[in-house]
Amino acid sequence: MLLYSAPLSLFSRKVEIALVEKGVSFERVLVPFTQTKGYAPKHPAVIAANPKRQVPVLVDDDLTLYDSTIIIEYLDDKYPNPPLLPREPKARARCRLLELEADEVLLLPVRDLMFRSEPPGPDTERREEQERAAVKAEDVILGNYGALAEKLGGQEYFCGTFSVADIATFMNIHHGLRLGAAPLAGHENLSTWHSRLAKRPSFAKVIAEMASADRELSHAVPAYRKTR
Ligand SMILES: N[C@@H](CCC(=O)N[C@@H](CS)C(=O)NCC(=O)O)C(=O)O
Repeated sequence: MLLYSAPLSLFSRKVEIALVEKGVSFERVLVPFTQTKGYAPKHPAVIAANPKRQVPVLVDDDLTLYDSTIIIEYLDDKYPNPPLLPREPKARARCRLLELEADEVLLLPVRDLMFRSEPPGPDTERREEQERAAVKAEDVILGNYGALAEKLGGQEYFCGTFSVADIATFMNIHHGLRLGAAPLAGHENLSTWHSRLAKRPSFAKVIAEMASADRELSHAVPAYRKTR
C-alpha cells in the first residue's frame, strides 16, 4: 500500500494511525508543504487521484482512494481485526457520526487558529483581526471539550472500544493544542482518555513526527492565555 500523506495533515495522520493500529505495512510519500504556500504546488499524483486535490490518498494495487473516512472504512473492511468500528448497526452509525463531528464540526474553530503557525506577514492589522477571531474560537473549543467530556462519560473510548471516533477526535484536539487552544485540564475523563491514546505507539509516532515538523516548518505558537 502507498499513502500520500503530509507532515502536518490531520486527515493523513488519521489514516497513518489506522494503518499502524491494523498492523498493515505501507509506503509513505510526504507531499511538499510549507506554512507560506500550503500544499502549492500540489503533488501530481494527488492531482491525478483526487478531484479535491487533497491528501490523504491511498493506493492499493488497482484501487486508489481519497478521503480519510473512506480510506479507513476500506482498511476496516479489508483488515477486520482489530476493528475500528462497532459491528452492531446503531452503535456503528453513532460511532461514524462522532468521526464526522470531529472532522467537520469540531474542525471549524480549530481552523480559525491555523494562521498562528504561519509566519506573520506585513499586514499586522489582518493578523490582529485573525487573533481576535482565534480568541473567540478558543472559547468554542472550550465548550466543545465540555460536550465531548459529557459524551465520553465513564467510558474508556467514545464508542466503548477503541475506534475511528477516538482517532478523529484525538487528532482534532491535538491540532487545537498545537495551535494554542486551552489544555484539557478541568475535564478529567477527557484528559485521561487523551493521555491513554497518546501512549499508544501509533499515536506517539504521529505526535512526535508532527512536533518535529512544527519545529522545522511552523512559526512558534504561544501557549494558551499567554497571547491574551
Ligand atoms: N475530508 C478530507 C479532508 C482532506 C483535507 O482537508 N486535506 C488537506 C490536508 S489535512 C489538504 O490536502 N488540503 C489542501 C487543499 O485543500 O488544497 C479527508 O478526510 O481526507
